Amino acid sequence: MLESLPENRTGADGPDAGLADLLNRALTCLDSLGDDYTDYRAGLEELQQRLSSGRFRLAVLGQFKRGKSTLLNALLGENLLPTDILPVTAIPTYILPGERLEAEVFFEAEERSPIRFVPSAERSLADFLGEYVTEAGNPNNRLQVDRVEINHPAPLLQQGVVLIDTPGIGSTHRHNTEVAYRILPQCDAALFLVSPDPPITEAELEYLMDIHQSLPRTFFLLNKVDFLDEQERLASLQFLSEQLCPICQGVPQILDISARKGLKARLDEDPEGWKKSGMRRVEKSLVEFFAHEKKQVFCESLQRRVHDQLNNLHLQLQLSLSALLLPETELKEKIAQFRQSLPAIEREKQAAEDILSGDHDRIVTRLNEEVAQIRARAREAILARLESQFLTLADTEELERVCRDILKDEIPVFFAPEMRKVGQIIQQEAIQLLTLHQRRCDELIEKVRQLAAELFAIPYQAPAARQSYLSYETPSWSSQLFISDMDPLGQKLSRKFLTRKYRHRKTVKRLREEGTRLLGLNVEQISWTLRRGIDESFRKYQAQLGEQLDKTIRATREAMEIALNKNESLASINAAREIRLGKAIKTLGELLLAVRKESC
Ligand SMILES: Nc1nc2c(ncn2[C@@H]2O[C@H](COP(=O)(O)OP(=O)(O)O)[C@@H](O)[C@H]2O)c(=O)[nH]1
Ligand SMILES: [Mg+2]
Repeated sequence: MLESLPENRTGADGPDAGLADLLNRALTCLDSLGDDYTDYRAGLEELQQRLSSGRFRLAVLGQFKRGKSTLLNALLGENLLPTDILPVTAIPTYILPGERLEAEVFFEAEERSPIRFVPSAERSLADFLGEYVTEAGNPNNRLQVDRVEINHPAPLLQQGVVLIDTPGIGSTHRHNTEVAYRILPQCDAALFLVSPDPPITEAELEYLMDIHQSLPRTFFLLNKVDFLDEQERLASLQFLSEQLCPICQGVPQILDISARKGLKARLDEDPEGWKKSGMRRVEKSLVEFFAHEKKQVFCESLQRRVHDQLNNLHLQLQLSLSALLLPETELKEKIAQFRQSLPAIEREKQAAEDILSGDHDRIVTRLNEEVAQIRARAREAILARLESQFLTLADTEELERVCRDILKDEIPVFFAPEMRKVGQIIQQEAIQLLTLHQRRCDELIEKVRQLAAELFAIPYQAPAARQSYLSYETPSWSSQLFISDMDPLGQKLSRKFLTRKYRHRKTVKRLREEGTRLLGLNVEQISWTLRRGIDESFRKYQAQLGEQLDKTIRATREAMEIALNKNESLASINAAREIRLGKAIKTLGELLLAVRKESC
């Protein structure tokens, strides 16, 4: 059922070549610092390896028991991954493209050799997996498995894709939740699965926020709709959409499916069942995504990781340098001071968000005022023309025809420039307000950095460019947005049942009402379209800028704590190390700027 496509890897000679070069330079820079910073080195090398493999990692994420493993089985076309009504998957399972089916189990202790398995008539792969990846076979991961890799010949994978089955969040097995969070930086995009039983929970929304921060692209699937009748299905979709809206900065696309029915259809080779299960749409969306968007998302995903790592490393080096000069008690004191300042920063962030919310309301009021004026102008321009026809045309059929033509011709001609004009007014105001908010957030981010810099006597340098690069986008529209046809039903009825004179009077009344209604509808279209644009942009700004601030605080705190651990060994550190650190800090600063400018 899956189309077979040639392997289309997201190679490093495309737009990612710049990132590969930056990573090389960062690693060379680390070389100059000797054996320290091994974690950072490992992290950068892992990114280098991910970039050169060009393999795109798509993870299935969600709460336990939402049907993640069943969904993957449906996509793979076989009952491969263990599924159950009890929490099952405890270990992340990577499904890679391969010529034949085989599996390898990797252990946490790197020196321990992986176990390879090729299925045979005696033992199936599902059976083997049960021993390592399930709570029943491997309770609390007592076998200390790190991950399982499966090679699989499924056509979907041949496009350079790795699918990842993850343990869900929220089960009584806490280590599963930890794994579900820890895996996020390993992924490039996600299929986020929920189901109506029970509806999406607080914990899932929280998890989704983390996913959203970590990954550039998420698909939403509502599974198990086979439980529901049509009305319940629509209500579930509506509810889920409302819950996801604030996190997704806009109305999310949700595909409703029955993974279980999809799997059955695949096993029975029943294309109609596959379609009915909703899985055909999922498959199609994925094939299209892999063909058109995967490369870009891959680059964005790695850019985020490279940026995060270099940023952390940069700060870490700076703090290491200043830690060289500080006695331990003083260093501890400074860390405590930094912590004490955080609640004040949080309050300022809240205040900035309150201002933004007030700005949002103001701009909506402005939109409503503009829309009211358009309504008045439309009546003056178009209804007045109808009124003059009512006075001059005696023939009812003729009047009907002329009025319809007027509305048909005039509506797009009148509303298109009005829409453009009000769109521009709103855009200008929004840009002004959002830029102010951006500045407030950038200042807060700077404050955090400055605070750390001052506390640790790091020479503070304001960034050359602003951190955030957001823009206001007016929603796209065309003149097809406008409705210019009247309902023909009234015309037919009156022709059939009424006398001539009475009909004429009735027709005038109806045309007046219909004309007013049509104009009202178009005004609503304008209002709704622009309102959606405002809401989305403001939401996006608030979420992304807040996220940047949180990230900065986290990174700064971590770096200080690492500096504290290092402080004990500082006695032997000499001036040469100081010089080397200084040089590395400068190089990394340049690389960081380059990563931010890198375009995917
Ligand atoms: N009714 C129904 N049950 C499903 C569907 N998908 C999965 N399930 C069942 O939900 C339970 C959990 O599925 P599983 O794939 O193990 O969930 P996971 O923990 O998210 O991987 C199993 O009993 C599945 O058979 C579906 O579309 N409809
Ligand atoms: Mg599972």
